[in-house]
Amino acid sequence: MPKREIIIEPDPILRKKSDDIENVNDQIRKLLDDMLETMYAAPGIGLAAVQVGLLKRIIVIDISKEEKKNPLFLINPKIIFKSKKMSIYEEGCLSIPGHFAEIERPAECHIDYIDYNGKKKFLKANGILSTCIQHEVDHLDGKLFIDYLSKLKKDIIIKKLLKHKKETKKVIL
Ligand code: GNR
Ligand code: NI
Repeated sequence: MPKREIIIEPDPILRKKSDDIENVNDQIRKLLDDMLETMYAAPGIGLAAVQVGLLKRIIVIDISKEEKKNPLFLINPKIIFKSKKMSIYEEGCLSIPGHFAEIERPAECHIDYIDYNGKKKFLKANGILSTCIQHEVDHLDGKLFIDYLSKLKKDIIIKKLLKHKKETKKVIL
C-alpha cells in the first residue's frame, strides 16, 4: 500500500470542489487504503482525497489512539444535521503544517455516507469526531480551517507557507 504525497497550501487544487463517487470499486478501495496509510504516517486523524490531489468525495478518519486502530471510510459524506450547540477545538491540517488555531463548529453533526463496501450508512458524531468530519467535508468543498480566521491571521499563515514552499522547492527556476 503506497503512501501518497500530501499537497500543501497554497495550491489551487485545495480550493476546488470534489465530485461524488459513482460506484465503489476496487480502484476506490485502493485509494482509501493508500489514504489511510498516508494519514497514519503523517500522522493525522483525518485525510480528504483532495489532499493527495484527487477531487473525489472521499475521506478517511481515525481518532483512536495508536494502539486500537479504528478507521472510518466515508464516501460521498453528506452532513444532514448540525447542532445549534457549538464547541471549540484546536485544529491543525496536514495541508497547513505547523499552524494551529481554535475553531468553533457545531458540537454535533449527523451524516449520511457510503462505506468501504458500498453500503449506505448513517452516523451521529460529537466531540473531536464531529469536528474532524466537518473539517474533512470542508476540504471536499474547497474550504480550509484558516478560512474561519481573520483575514490578517489567514494572510500571515499563507505567506509563511508560501515562503517555506519557495525555500524547499527542489526544481531549479
Ligand atoms: O490531523 C488532523 N488533526 C485535526 C485536529 C483537529 C481538527 C481537525 C483535524 S484534521 C487533521 C488532518 C487533516 O488535515 N485533515 O484534513
Ligand atoms: Ni485538513
